Amino acid sequence: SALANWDDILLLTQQLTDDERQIQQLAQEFCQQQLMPGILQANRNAHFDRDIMRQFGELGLLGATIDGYGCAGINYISYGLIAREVERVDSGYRSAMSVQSSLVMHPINLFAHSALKQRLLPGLATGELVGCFGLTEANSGSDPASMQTRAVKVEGGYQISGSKLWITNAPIADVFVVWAKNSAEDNQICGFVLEKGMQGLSTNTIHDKLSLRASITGEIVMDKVFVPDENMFPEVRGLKGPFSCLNMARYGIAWGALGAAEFCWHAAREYGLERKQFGKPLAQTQLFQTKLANMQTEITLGLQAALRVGQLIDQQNYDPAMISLIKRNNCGKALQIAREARDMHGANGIVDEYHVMRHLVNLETVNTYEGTFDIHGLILGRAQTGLQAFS
Ligand code: TGC
Ligand code: FAD
Repeated sequence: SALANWDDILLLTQQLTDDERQIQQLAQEFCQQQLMPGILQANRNAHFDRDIMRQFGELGLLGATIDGYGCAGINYISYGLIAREVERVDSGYRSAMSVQSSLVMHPINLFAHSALKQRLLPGLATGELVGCFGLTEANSGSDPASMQTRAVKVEGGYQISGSKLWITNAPIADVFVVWAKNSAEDNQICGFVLEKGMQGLSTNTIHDKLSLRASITGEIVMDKVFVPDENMFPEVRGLKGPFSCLNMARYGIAWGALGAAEFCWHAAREYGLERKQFGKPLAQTQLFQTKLANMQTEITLGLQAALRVGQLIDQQNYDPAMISLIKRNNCGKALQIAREARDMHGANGIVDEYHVMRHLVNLETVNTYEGTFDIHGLILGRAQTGLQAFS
Protein backbone atom coordinates (compact mmCIF):
# COMPACT_ATOMS: atom_id res chain seq x y z
CA SER A 1 0.00 0.00 0.00
CA ALA A 2 0.96 3.64 -0.24
CA LEU A 3 1.77 3.65 3.45
CA ALA A 4 4.07 0.63 3.43
CA ASN A 5 7.52 1.22 4.91
CA TRP A 6 7.04 4.96 5.25
CA ASP A 7 9.22 4.84 8.37
CA ASP A 8 11.95 2.68 6.77
CA ILE A 9 11.74 3.61 3.13
CA LEU A 10 15.22 2.35 2.17
CA LEU A 11 14.65 -0.88 4.10
CA LEU A 12 17.46 -0.41 6.60
CA THR A 13 16.06 -3.27 8.68
CA GLN A 14 16.58 -5.64 5.75
CA GLN A 15 20.26 -4.73 5.73
CA LEU A 16 20.73 -5.98 9.27
CA THR A 17 21.57 -9.52 10.32
CA ASP A 18 19.12 -11.54 12.42
CA ASP A 19 21.30 -10.93 15.49
CA GLU A 20 21.34 -7.19 14.90
CA ARG A 21 17.57 -7.10 14.45
CA GLN A 22 17.07 -9.07 17.65
CA ILE A 23 19.35 -6.77 19.62
CA GLN A 24 17.49 -3.73 18.33
CA GLN A 25 14.16 -5.29 19.26
CA LEU A 26 15.36 -6.19 22.74
CA ALA A 27 16.67 -2.66 23.29
CA GLN A 28 13.48 -1.13 21.89
CA GLU A 29 11.20 -3.17 24.16
CA PHE A 30 13.27 -2.35 27.22
CA CYS A 31 13.45 1.36 26.41
CA GLN A 32 9.77 1.74 25.62
CA GLN A 33 8.54 -0.41 28.52
CA GLN A 34 11.02 0.48 31.27
CA LEU A 35 12.45 3.90 30.44
CA MET A 36 9.75 5.80 28.57
CA PRO A 37 7.11 5.71 31.37
CA GLY A 38 9.40 7.52 33.84
CA ILE A 39 11.07 10.07 31.60
CA LEU A 40 8.68 12.98 32.15
CA GLN A 41 9.07 12.85 35.91
CA ALA A 42 12.84 12.34 35.71
CA ASN A 43 13.15 15.34 33.41
CA ARG A 44 10.90 17.54 35.54
CA ASN A 45 12.81 16.65 38.70
CA ALA A 46 16.21 16.74 37.01
CA HIS A 47 16.82 13.26 38.38
CA PHE A 48 18.93 10.40 37.07
CA ASP A 49 17.92 7.10 38.63
CA ARG A 50 21.14 5.18 39.24
CA ASP A 51 19.24 1.93 39.00
CA ILE A 52 18.93 2.49 35.25
CA MET A 53 22.62 1.54 35.01
CA ARG A 54 21.85 -1.82 36.63
CA GLN A 55 18.95 -2.33 34.25
CA PHE A 56 21.23 -1.55 31.28
CA GLY A 57 23.75 -3.99 32.75
CA GLU A 58 21.21 -6.75 33.22
CA LEU A 59 20.31 -6.54 29.53
CA GLY A 60 23.95 -6.57 28.43
CA LEU A 61 23.90 -3.01 27.08
CA LEU A 62 27.04 -1.79 28.91
CA GLY A 63 30.41 -2.21 27.22
CA ALA A 64 28.48 -4.41 24.81
CA THR A 65 31.22 -4.46 22.14
CA ILE A 66 33.83 -5.86 24.55
CA ASP A 67 34.68 -9.58 24.54
CA GLY A 68 34.91 -11.14 28.00
CA TYR A 69 34.52 -9.70 31.52
CA GLY A 70 30.79 -10.43 31.36
CA CYS A 71 30.28 -8.23 28.28
CA ALA A 72 28.12 -9.17 25.32
CA GLY A 73 30.79 -9.04 22.56
CA ILE A 74 28.47 -7.67 19.87
CA ASN A 75 29.48 -5.57 16.86
CA TYR A 76 29.43 -1.80 16.39
CA ILE A 77 26.32 -1.83 14.21
CA SER A 78 24.47 -3.36 17.17
CA TYR A 79 25.99 -0.77 19.50
CA GLY A 80 24.64 1.95 17.20
CA LEU A 81 21.19 0.37 17.11
CA ILE A 82 21.13 0.32 20.93
CA ALA A 83 22.12 4.00 21.09
CA ARG A 84 19.30 4.81 18.64
CA GLU A 85 16.70 3.03 20.79
CA VAL A 86 17.90 4.55 24.06
CA GLU A 87 18.00 8.07 22.64
CA ARG A 88 14.52 7.64 21.14
CA VAL A 89 13.53 7.96 24.83
CA ASP A 90 16.06 10.55 26.01
CA SER A 91 19.53 11.78 25.04
CA GLY A 92 20.50 11.77 28.73
CA TYR A 93 19.94 8.04 29.03
CA ARG A 94 22.00 7.42 25.90
CA SER A 95 24.66 9.65 27.44
CA ALA A 96 24.83 7.47 30.55
CA MET A 97 25.11 4.36 28.37
CA SER A 98 27.70 5.77 25.98
CA VAL A 99 29.95 7.24 28.67
CA GLN A 100 30.03 3.94 30.55
CA SER A 101 30.56 1.88 27.38
CA SER A 102 32.76 3.96 25.09
CA LEU A 103 34.50 6.38 27.41
CA VAL A 104 35.11 4.23 30.50
CA MET A 105 34.98 0.50 29.71
CA HIS A 106 36.49 0.83 26.22
CA PRO A 107 39.68 2.65 27.38
CA ILE A 108 40.06 0.40 30.42
CA ASN A 109 39.77 -2.63 28.14
CA LEU A 110 42.16 -1.13 25.59
CA PHE A 111 44.74 0.58 27.78
CA ALA A 112 44.68 -0.62 31.42
CA HIS A 113 46.88 -3.20 33.16
CA SER A 114 45.29 -6.62 33.16
CA ALA A 115 44.71 -6.66 36.93
CA LEU A 116 42.73 -3.41 36.74
CA LYS A 117 40.62 -4.76 33.88
CA GLN A 118 39.82 -7.90 35.86
CA ARG A 119 38.93 -5.83 38.89
CA LEU A 120 36.76 -3.13 37.30
CA LEU A 121 35.25 -4.34 34.02
CA PRO A 122 32.84 -6.98 35.44
CA GLY A 123 31.26 -4.45 37.85
CA LEU A 124 31.03 -1.81 35.13
CA ALA A 125 29.36 -4.39 32.84
CA THR A 126 26.62 -5.15 35.37
CA GLY A 127 26.13 -1.48 36.25
CA GLU A 128 27.11 -2.11 39.88
CA LEU A 129 29.88 0.39 39.21
CA VAL A 130 29.25 3.68 37.41
CA GLY A 131 32.03 5.34 35.43
CA CYS A 132 32.76 8.82 34.13
CA PHE A 133 35.28 10.38 31.72
CA GLY A 134 37.10 13.58 32.57
CA LEU A 135 38.68 15.42 29.66
CA THR A 136 36.98 18.86 29.61
CA GLU A 137 37.95 21.60 32.05
CA ALA A 138 36.47 25.04 32.73
CA ASN A 139 39.02 26.64 30.40
CA SER A 140 39.62 23.71 28.03
CA GLY A 141 36.63 22.52 26.02
CA SER A 142 37.18 22.31 22.27
CA ASP A 143 40.92 22.63 22.92
CA PRO A 144 41.70 19.81 25.36
CA ALA A 145 45.44 20.17 24.68
CA SER A 146 45.30 23.29 26.88
CA MET A 147 44.24 21.31 29.98
CA GLN A 148 45.68 22.31 33.36
CA THR A 149 45.24 19.07 35.32
CA ARG A 150 48.67 17.77 36.32
CA ALA A 151 50.12 14.42 37.37
CA VAL A 152 53.32 14.51 39.43
CA LYS A 153 55.35 11.31 39.85
CA VAL A 154 55.72 10.17 43.45
CA GLU A 155 56.86 6.86 44.89
CA GLY A 156 54.53 4.06 43.78
CA GLY A 157 52.28 6.26 41.71
CA TYR A 158 51.21 9.77 40.79
CA GLN A 159 49.70 12.73 42.55
CA ILE A 160 46.93 14.35 40.49
CA SER A 161 45.69 17.91 40.92
CA GLY A 162 43.17 19.89 38.93
CA SER A 163 39.50 19.87 38.09
CA LYS A 164 37.30 18.61 35.28
CA LEU A 165 34.01 20.30 34.47
CA TRP A 166 30.88 19.19 32.59
CA ILE A 167 31.42 15.55 33.38
CA THR A 168 28.49 13.19 32.76
CA ASN A 169 27.85 10.85 35.72
CA ALA A 170 30.67 12.37 37.83
CA PRO A 171 28.59 12.92 40.99
CA ILE A 172 27.49 9.27 41.11
CA ALA A 173 30.67 7.72 39.73
CA ASP A 174 32.74 4.96 41.31
CA VAL A 175 35.36 4.95 38.53
CA PHE A 176 36.87 8.12 36.99
CA VAL A 177 38.90 7.96 33.78
CA VAL A 178 40.86 11.22 33.98
CA TRP A 179 43.34 12.72 31.49
CA ALA A 180 46.20 14.79 32.89
CA LYS A 181 49.55 16.22 31.83
CA ASN A 182 52.37 14.13 33.26
CA SER A 183 55.23 16.33 34.47
CA ALA A 184 57.53 13.29 34.62
CA GLU A 185 57.12 12.83 30.85
CA ASP A 186 57.47 16.30 29.38
CA ASN A 187 53.82 17.15 30.17
CA GLN A 188 52.46 14.56 27.78
CA ILE A 189 48.79 13.71 28.31
CA CYS A 190 48.33 10.41 30.17
CA GLY A 191 45.24 8.53 31.35
CA PHE A 192 44.55 7.57 34.98
CA VAL A 193 41.78 5.60 36.62
CA LEU A 194 40.67 7.18 39.88
CA GLU A 195 38.34 5.40 42.27
CA LYS A 196 35.72 6.72 44.64
CA GLY A 197 37.07 7.11 48.16
CA MET A 198 40.60 8.11 47.11
CA GLN A 199 41.82 10.88 49.36
CA GLY A 200 41.52 14.35 47.81
CA LEU A 201 38.92 13.27 45.22
CA SER A 202 35.51 14.96 45.34
CA THR A 203 32.68 15.98 43.01
CA ASN A 204 30.09 18.72 42.64
CA THR A 205 26.80 18.56 40.79
CA ILE A 206 25.78 21.11 38.13
CA HIS A 207 22.21 22.15 38.92
CA ASP A 208 19.53 23.91 36.88
CA LYS A 209 20.47 22.63 33.43
CA LEU A 210 17.80 23.34 30.81
CA SER A 211 19.07 20.45 28.66
CA LEU A 212 19.83 16.81 29.45
CA ARG A 213 17.99 17.16 32.74
CA ALA A 214 17.54 13.41 33.15
CA SER A 215 21.32 12.99 33.07
CA ILE A 216 23.59 13.92 35.95
CA THR A 217 26.51 16.24 35.16
CA GLY A 218 29.19 17.58 37.45
CA GLU A 219 32.70 18.55 38.35
CA ILE A 220 35.60 16.34 39.43
CA VAL A 221 37.90 18.06 41.92
CA MET A 222 41.33 16.54 42.51
CA ASP A 223 43.52 17.83 45.30
CA LYS A 224 46.78 15.86 45.22
CA VAL A 225 44.97 12.57 44.73
CA PHE A 226 47.41 9.65 45.01
CA VAL A 227 46.87 7.21 42.15
CA PRO A 228 48.93 4.01 42.21
CA ASP A 229 51.06 3.09 39.18
CA GLU A 230 48.77 0.17 38.37
CA ASN A 231 45.89 2.63 37.79
CA MET A 232 47.73 4.48 35.02
CA PHE A 233 47.39 3.55 31.35
CA PRO A 234 50.93 2.35 30.71
CA GLU A 235 51.29 2.71 26.94
CA VAL A 236 49.12 5.45 25.49
CA ARG A 237 50.44 9.03 25.35
CA GLY A 238 49.00 12.26 23.96
CA LEU A 239 45.51 13.18 22.80
CA LYS A 240 45.12 10.01 20.78
CA GLY A 241 44.32 8.28 24.10
CA PRO A 242 41.12 10.23 24.80
CA PHE A 243 40.34 10.61 21.09
CA SER A 244 40.37 6.89 20.45
CA CYS A 245 37.55 6.61 23.02
CA LEU A 246 35.74 9.64 21.62
CA ASN A 247 35.68 8.07 18.15
CA MET A 248 33.45 5.28 19.42
CA ALA A 249 31.22 7.53 21.53
CA ARG A 250 30.79 9.99 18.65
CA TYR A 251 29.83 7.13 16.36
CA GLY A 252 27.13 6.03 18.84
CA ILE A 253 25.86 9.59 19.09
CA ALA A 254 25.44 9.72 15.31
CA TRP A 255 22.92 6.87 15.61
CA GLY A 256 21.44 8.12 18.88
CA ALA A 257 20.63 11.63 17.69
CA LEU A 258 18.60 10.12 14.86
CA GLY A 259 16.63 8.04 17.37
CA ALA A 260 15.56 11.29 19.03
CA ALA A 261 14.83 12.77 15.59
CA GLU A 262 12.72 9.75 14.64
CA PHE A 263 10.66 10.20 17.78
CA CYS A 264 10.02 13.84 16.82
CA TRP A 265 9.20 12.99 13.21
CA HIS A 266 6.71 10.26 14.16
CA ALA A 267 5.14 12.53 16.79
CA ALA A 268 4.71 15.36 14.26
CA ARG A 269 3.12 12.98 11.75
CA GLU A 270 0.66 11.60 14.31
CA TYR A 271 -0.17 15.06 15.56
CA GLY A 272 -0.85 16.27 12.03
CA LEU A 273 -3.16 13.33 11.34
CA GLU A 274 -5.22 14.08 14.47
CA ARG A 275 -5.23 17.84 14.59
CA LYS A 276 -7.71 19.64 12.33
CA GLN A 277 -7.61 23.30 11.34
CA PHE A 278 -9.51 24.96 8.49
CA GLY A 279 -11.71 21.88 8.31
CA LYS A 280 -9.06 19.27 7.55
CA PRO A 281 -6.14 17.47 9.19
CA LEU A 282 -2.93 19.50 9.30
CA ALA A 283 -1.30 16.48 7.65
CA GLN A 284 -3.38 17.21 4.56
CA THR A 285 -1.68 20.55 3.96
CA GLN A 286 1.18 20.89 1.52
CA LEU A 287 3.51 22.58 4.02
CA PHE A 288 3.01 19.90 6.66
CA GLN A 289 3.64 17.13 4.15
CA THR A 290 6.82 18.62 2.76
CA LYS A 291 8.11 19.09 6.31
CA LEU A 292 7.44 15.40 6.97
CA ALA A 293 9.17 14.54 3.69
CA ASN A 294 12.23 16.56 4.72
CA MET A 295 12.38 14.75 8.07
CA GLN A 296 12.01 11.36 6.40
CA THR A 297 14.75 12.22 3.91
CA GLU A 298 17.33 13.46 6.41
CA ILE A 299 16.71 10.64 8.88
CA THR A 300 16.84 7.96 6.18
CA LEU A 301 20.07 9.29 4.67
CA GLY A 302 21.63 9.82 8.10
CA LEU A 303 20.83 6.28 9.21
CA GLN A 304 22.27 4.82 6.01
CA ALA A 305 25.46 6.79 6.59
CA ALA A 306 25.66 5.61 10.20
CA LEU A 307 25.15 2.02 9.08
CA ARG A 308 27.95 2.40 6.53
CA VAL A 309 30.36 3.75 9.14
CA GLY A 310 29.32 0.93 11.49
CA GLN A 311 30.23 -1.60 8.79
CA LEU A 312 33.60 0.06 8.29
CA ILE A 313 34.31 0.10 12.05
CA ASP A 314 33.35 -3.57 12.26
CA GLN A 315 35.78 -4.23 9.38
CA GLN A 316 38.43 -2.13 11.16
CA ASN A 317 38.63 0.00 8.06
CA TYR A 318 37.57 3.41 9.31
CA ASP A 319 39.03 6.86 9.64
CA PRO A 320 38.01 9.36 12.36
CA ALA A 321 36.96 11.88 9.69
CA MET A 322 34.09 9.57 8.73
CA ILE A 323 32.87 9.73 12.30
CA SER A 324 33.14 13.54 12.34
CA LEU A 325 31.01 13.61 9.19
CA ILE A 326 28.15 11.57 10.66
CA LYS A 327 28.37 13.05 14.18
CA ARG A 328 28.15 16.57 12.76
CA ASN A 329 25.50 15.89 10.14
CA ASN A 330 23.23 13.70 12.23
CA CYS A 331 23.29 15.95 15.32
CA GLY A 332 22.74 19.09 13.27
CA LYS A 333 19.87 17.50 11.30
CA ALA A 334 18.29 16.00 14.43
CA LEU A 335 18.30 19.42 16.06
CA GLN A 336 16.57 20.98 13.03
CA ILE A 337 14.01 18.16 12.91
CA ALA A 338 13.19 18.51 16.62
CA ARG A 339 12.72 22.24 16.14
CA GLU A 340 10.42 21.74 13.19
CA ALA A 341 8.42 19.08 15.08
CA ARG A 342 8.01 21.47 18.00
CA ASP A 343 6.64 24.09 15.63
CA MET A 344 4.26 21.60 14.00
CA HIS A 345 2.73 20.86 17.41
CA GLY A 346 1.73 24.51 17.83
CA ALA A 347 1.14 25.54 21.42
CA ASN A 348 1.04 21.92 22.57
CA GLY A 349 4.63 21.64 21.41
CA ILE A 350 5.85 23.60 24.40
CA VAL A 351 4.20 21.18 26.86
CA ASP A 352 6.50 18.45 28.15
CA GLU A 353 3.90 15.71 27.74
CA TYR A 354 4.40 15.94 23.99
CA HIS A 355 8.15 15.26 24.47
CA VAL A 356 9.34 17.11 21.37
CA MET A 357 10.64 20.16 23.21
CA ARG A 358 12.56 17.94 25.67
CA HIS A 359 14.27 16.30 22.69
CA LEU A 360 14.91 19.71 21.16
CA VAL A 361 16.67 21.11 24.22
CA ASN A 362 18.55 17.82 24.77
CA LEU A 363 19.84 17.91 21.22
CA GLU A 364 21.38 21.33 21.91
CA THR A 365 23.81 19.52 24.22
CA VAL A 366 24.28 16.60 21.84
CA ASN A 367 25.25 19.06 19.10
CA THR A 368 27.85 20.58 21.49
CA TYR A 369 29.48 17.73 23.39
CA GLU A 370 31.99 15.26 21.98
CA GLY A 371 33.18 17.97 19.58
CA THR A 372 30.84 20.79 18.59
CA PHE A 373 29.16 20.97 15.19
CA ASP A 374 31.70 23.55 14.04
CA ILE A 375 34.72 21.70 15.45
CA HIS A 376 33.75 18.63 13.42
CA GLY A 377 33.44 20.92 10.40
CA LEU A 378 37.01 22.07 11.04
CA ILE A 379 38.22 18.47 11.43
CA LEU A 380 36.67 17.68 8.03
CA GLY A 381 38.09 20.88 6.56
CA ARG A 382 41.58 19.97 7.75
CA ALA A 383 41.23 16.45 6.40
CA GLN A 384 40.52 17.73 2.88
CA THR A 385 42.87 20.72 2.73
CA GLY A 386 45.73 19.61 4.98
CA LEU A 387 45.46 23.01 6.68
CA GLN A 388 44.42 23.27 10.32
CA ALA A 389 42.22 26.25 11.11
CA PHE A 390 41.75 25.75 14.86
CA SER A 391 44.45 28.03 16.15
P1 TGC B 1 45.56 17.07 16.88
O1 TGC B 1 46.91 17.63 16.54
O2 TGC B 1 44.50 17.06 15.88
O3 TGC B 1 45.73 15.61 17.48
C1 TGC B 1 46.59 15.31 18.58
C2 TGC B 1 46.90 13.84 18.56
O4 TGC B 1 45.69 13.09 18.65
C3 TGC B 1 45.52 12.27 17.46
N1 TGC B 1 44.09 12.31 17.08
C4 TGC B 1 43.30 11.25 17.04
N2 TGC B 1 43.54 9.96 17.32
C5 TGC B 1 42.50 9.11 17.21
N3 TGC B 1 41.27 9.51 16.86
C6 TGC B 1 40.99 10.80 16.58
N4 TGC B 1 39.75 11.18 16.27
C7 TGC B 1 42.04 11.74 16.68
N5 TGC B 1 42.12 13.07 16.50
C8 TGC B 1 43.39 13.41 16.73
C9 TGC B 1 46.40 12.90 16.42
O5 TGC B 1 46.78 11.96 15.45
C10 TGC B 1 47.57 13.37 17.25
O6 TGC B 1 48.36 12.24 17.54
P2 TGC B 1 49.95 12.40 17.76
O7 TGC B 1 50.43 10.99 17.90
O8 TGC B 1 50.47 13.12 16.55
O9 TGC B 1 50.11 13.20 19.02
O10 TGC B 1 45.07 17.86 18.19
P3 TGC B 1 44.54 19.30 18.32
O11 TGC B 1 44.96 19.78 19.67
O12 TGC B 1 44.89 20.13 17.13
O13 TGC B 1 42.98 18.96 18.35
C11 TGC B 1 42.09 19.68 17.68
C12 TGC B 1 40.65 19.12 17.75
C13 TGC B 1 39.75 20.31 17.66
C14 TGC B 1 40.44 18.20 16.58
C15 TGC B 1 40.33 18.30 18.99
O14 TGC B 1 40.95 18.80 20.07
C16 TGC B 1 38.84 18.05 19.24
O15 TGC B 1 38.27 17.11 18.71
N6 TGC B 1 38.17 18.84 20.14
C17 TGC B 1 36.85 18.53 20.62
C18 TGC B 1 36.96 18.11 22.08
C19 TGC B 1 36.00 17.04 22.44
O16 TGC B 1 35.45 16.32 21.63
N7 TGC B 1 35.77 16.85 23.73
C20 TGC B 1 34.91 15.85 24.18
C21 TGC B 1 34.93 15.72 25.68
S1 TGC B 1 34.15 14.22 26.23
C22 TGC B 1 32.53 14.50 26.07
O17 TGC B 1 32.08 15.46 25.57
C23 TGC B 1 31.67 13.46 26.59
S2 TGC B 1 29.99 13.81 26.53
C24 TGC B 1 29.51 12.25 26.82
C25 TGC B 1 28.08 12.00 26.86
O18 TGC B 1 27.46 12.39 27.89
O19 TGC B 1 27.59 11.31 25.93
P1 FAD C 1 34.05 26.05 23.61
O1 FAD C 1 35.17 25.19 23.18
O2 FAD C 1 34.35 27.24 24.45
O3 FAD C 1 33.25 26.50 22.32
C1 FAD C 1 32.27 27.57 22.30
C2 FAD C 1 31.89 27.86 20.85
O4 FAD C 1 33.05 28.26 20.11
C3 FAD C 1 31.34 26.64 20.10
O5 FAD C 1 30.34 27.05 19.21
C4 FAD C 1 32.54 26.14 19.30
O6 FAD C 1 32.16 25.43 18.13
C5 FAD C 1 33.24 27.45 18.97
N1 FAD C 1 34.67 27.27 18.71
C6 FAD C 1 35.62 26.75 19.55
N2 FAD C 1 36.83 26.76 18.96
C7 FAD C 1 36.66 27.28 17.72
C8 FAD C 1 37.54 27.54 16.62
N3 FAD C 1 38.83 27.25 16.66
N4 FAD C 1 37.00 28.10 15.51
C9 FAD C 1 35.68 28.38 15.44
N5 FAD C 1 34.80 28.16 16.44
C10 FAD C 1 35.28 27.62 17.56
N6 FAD C 1 33.26 16.59 28.66
C11 FAD C 1 33.95 15.53 29.20
O7 FAD C 1 35.17 15.51 29.19
N7 FAD C 1 33.28 14.47 29.72
C12 FAD C 1 31.92 14.41 29.78
O8 FAD C 1 31.35 13.43 30.26
C13 FAD C 1 31.17 15.51 29.27
N8 FAD C 1 29.82 15.54 29.39
C14 FAD C 1 29.13 16.68 29.05
C15 FAD C 1 27.77 16.76 29.35
C16 FAD C 1 27.06 17.92 29.07
C17 FAD C 1 25.63 18.05 29.46
C18 FAD C 1 27.71 18.99 28.41
C19 FAD C 1 26.97 20.25 28.05
C20 FAD C 1 29.06 18.91 28.10
C21 FAD C 1 29.80 17.76 28.44
N9 FAD C 1 31.18 17.68 28.22
C22 FAD C 1 31.89 16.61 28.71
C23 FAD C 1 31.92 18.84 27.71
C24 FAD C 1 31.86 19.00 26.19
O9 FAD C 1 32.65 18.06 25.56
C25 FAD C 1 32.29 20.43 25.84
O10 FAD C 1 31.24 21.27 26.26
C26 FAD C 1 32.58 20.61 24.37
O11 FAD C 1 33.74 19.92 23.99
C27 FAD C 1 32.71 22.10 23.97
O12 FAD C 1 33.57 22.77 24.82
P2 FAD C 1 33.13 24.16 25.53
O13 FAD C 1 31.80 23.93 26.14
O14 FAD C 1 34.24 24.59 26.39
O15 FAD C 1 32.93 25.17 24.34
